[in-house]
Amino acid sequence: WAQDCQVSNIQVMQNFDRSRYTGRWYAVAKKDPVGLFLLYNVVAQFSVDESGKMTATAHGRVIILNNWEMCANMFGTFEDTPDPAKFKMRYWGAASYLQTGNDDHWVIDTDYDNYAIHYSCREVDLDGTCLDGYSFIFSRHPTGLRPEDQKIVTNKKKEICFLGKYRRVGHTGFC
Ligand code: ODT
Repeated sequence: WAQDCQVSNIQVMQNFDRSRYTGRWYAVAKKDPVGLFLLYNVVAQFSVDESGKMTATAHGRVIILNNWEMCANMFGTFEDTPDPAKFKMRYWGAASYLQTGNDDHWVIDTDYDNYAIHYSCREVDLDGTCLDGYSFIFSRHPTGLRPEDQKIVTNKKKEICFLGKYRRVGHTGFC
């Protein structure tokens, strides 16, 4: 089943622990959706509030109106679903001209201390595969993934049918 590319068959993190996921994550690679938004220098910060709800902020270089680049601050709230690793993410920007939306937000795999693989399919095709989606590879280290995590991440990219579709996300400290 693993590579049939059905969105409904994608395996996510078992027993996802949102409190261990909190803190800072550096995007080191990204598979872009149609109409990409976040470009590079992307850092996400996850929190769990008093009521146990997950929230996040992200900042980074973004592209708006297809040709304007700027540094942006973004905010997200996460709605729980029956699967602890699958959320609905409502997001918006500090300024009104930034992108807003409500996307799936799945945690595919993480060891909490080094790497995390995020997945979001925005549009499922008639055959059940993902027609428009995006995915972030996150690291706790701005320098990138540790060599020992790279094989795991490559396997997961394959399982979510995005292998070969990622670009590197650099960190120059600009935003
Ligand atoms: O960049 C794109 O092309 C897709 C749009 C991404 C929207 C990002 C909004 C972030 C809101 C704050 C949440 C932070 C958590 C981010 C974790 C993973 C990916 C969004």
